[in-house]
Amino acid sequence: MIKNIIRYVAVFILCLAAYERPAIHAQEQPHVIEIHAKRFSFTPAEITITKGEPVTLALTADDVTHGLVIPELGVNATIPKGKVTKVVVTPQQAGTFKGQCGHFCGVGHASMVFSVQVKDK
Ligand SMILES: [Cu+2]
Repeated sequence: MIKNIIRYVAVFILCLAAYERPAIHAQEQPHVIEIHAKRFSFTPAEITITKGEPVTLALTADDVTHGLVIPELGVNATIPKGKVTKVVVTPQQAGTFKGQCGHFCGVGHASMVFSVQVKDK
């Protein structure tokens, strides 16, 4: 009887430990948003992030070299084909911030735009 109770308590504690660890780990990780650049658009073309919270933009070029420039957020990245380019952004102001491709990639280059919505916490 006592052995069974001890066994149940041990299993309960193990379950708690298993459930809590990933949750704590997830909170410590910066939020990552994957963005693909391809002639002549970004996917997604618009993201929403939160003021004061750092996010990592993981940028991938699917065809040729592109870039991402968002002047008001201090982003100016070249995105070479074949590797993931990571940029960390911590927005200090709420609002809408326009970006565009920063590397000439063909006739539709000028229409390759991006938008960041920054919301208050
Ligand atoms: Cu371009």
